[in-house]
Amino acid sequence: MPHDQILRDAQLTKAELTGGDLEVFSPVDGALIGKVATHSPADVEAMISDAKRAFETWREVPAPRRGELIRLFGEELRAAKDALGALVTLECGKILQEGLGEVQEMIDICDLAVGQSRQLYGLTIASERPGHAMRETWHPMGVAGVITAFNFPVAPFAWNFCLAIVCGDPVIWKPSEKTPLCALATAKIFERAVKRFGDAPEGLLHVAIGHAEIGEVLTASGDVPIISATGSTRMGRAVAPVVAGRFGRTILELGGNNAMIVAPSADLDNAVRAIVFSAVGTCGQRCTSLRRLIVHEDIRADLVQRLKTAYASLPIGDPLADGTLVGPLIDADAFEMMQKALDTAKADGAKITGGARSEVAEGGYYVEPAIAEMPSQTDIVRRETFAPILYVMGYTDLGEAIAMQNDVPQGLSSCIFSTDVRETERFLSAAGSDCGIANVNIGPSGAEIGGAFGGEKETGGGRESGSDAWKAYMRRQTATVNYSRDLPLAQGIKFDI
Ligand code: UN1
Repeated sequence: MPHDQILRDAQLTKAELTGGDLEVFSPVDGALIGKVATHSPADVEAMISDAKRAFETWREVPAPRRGELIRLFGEELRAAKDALGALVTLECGKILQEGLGEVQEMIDICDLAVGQSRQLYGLTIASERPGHAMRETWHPMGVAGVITAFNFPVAPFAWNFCLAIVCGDPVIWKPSEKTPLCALATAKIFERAVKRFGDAPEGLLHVAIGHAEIGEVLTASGDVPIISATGSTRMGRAVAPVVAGRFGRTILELGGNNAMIVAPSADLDNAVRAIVFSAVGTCGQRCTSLRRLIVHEDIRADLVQRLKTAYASLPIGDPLADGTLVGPLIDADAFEMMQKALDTAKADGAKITGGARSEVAEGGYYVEPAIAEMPSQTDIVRRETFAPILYVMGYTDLGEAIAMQNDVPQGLSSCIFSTDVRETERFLSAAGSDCGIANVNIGPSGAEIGGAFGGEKETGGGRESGSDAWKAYMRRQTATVNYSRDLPLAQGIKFDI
């Protein structure tokens, strides 16, 4: 499909695509696909005021009614799925199947949030005082700043946005400067839902386009009580102290360095499929991508051989074309970083298969996904390189494998392939994987939205999406009500006047 048609189908106008100062290139072929207007710090301040005003009204709208707006957003997303999915592919380079999957993830979180809008419940708690009732209530919190990364240009936005809106919080979204078009197109889809809804206040969603200085206005503002940020650990290190300094709340989803342990009893056919999807999907640029394979020595040679065979037949090419499984890296910097990591691994004694640039389209950075057989888990393996490099290490004892899996600064996702329940339960136990996500007999990527998503250590500790992640968008209030005629004090204190 020609680029122009994708931009037209996403209903982006000429005015939006030309005349701005932010150049947007497609990783598919390096073509310039837009020159988008950026916002100034003053613009973002104005958005914050506007969103604050919207909050005053929105927080009093009954939550199930707020859910209706997200229900309509979900309907509009269903209608726009093909168009937005193709735009995701054009702007960030993931294959069309994954572009569509990302929009489906938005639709799924809409459904979850609609139900959640009728389930924003707290506890009733036994009071020690006669004639007293204690309860916990969840109230809207305020404006949420949502900062997202290029590799998932729309789904993590939706995880945050849909919950924030049903929880009563307007959102200011700072998308990656590499993927502003997806954000503009998404905002239009939401606008259609707003129109159908009828009486929503203005300013429930603002898109703030630009570089780091835009995010800095959000993180510094005392009028933005929640900052949810997805991206690198480096970005998180810049955001977290600023928000903490003003006692704001952060929801951080940062780097991952996800491993799979493959035990001798594993179903190797399934393991190979899971490894290939999670290591080369999105060209290794998911925060959940499989980066480390820790395989039992008894099956190591066999598994590596099977992987090499599978890798050799991977269709690398235009992510918009049917049948392609590996699209391009986002840009030249990503390619450089991958090559540097491979050089370092080689210097550490790795045996490397793949990794070369693949001449698919001159302006695109296509690579052969790489397998790096490591002598041990060296420093480069412990770092997250956002590229399709699979480091392979061997183990003989499961305790050793779990220790190796945990011995990285990041703690997002992990998995084990084994049909031995003793091994799998140990992996899931308190002494097992230290990650926010731990899977058995599936890969580390492709999480469903029903579970809480996020992880520990340098991954930042935030949880988004399903389970009780909604609580991060609300403030908890404990209320004690005295319906007696007396005034007994707690802890039995006597204070008679
Ligand atoms: C990300 O890469 O930032 O689990 C998010 C997954 C997707 C989300 C990835 N559902 O791979």
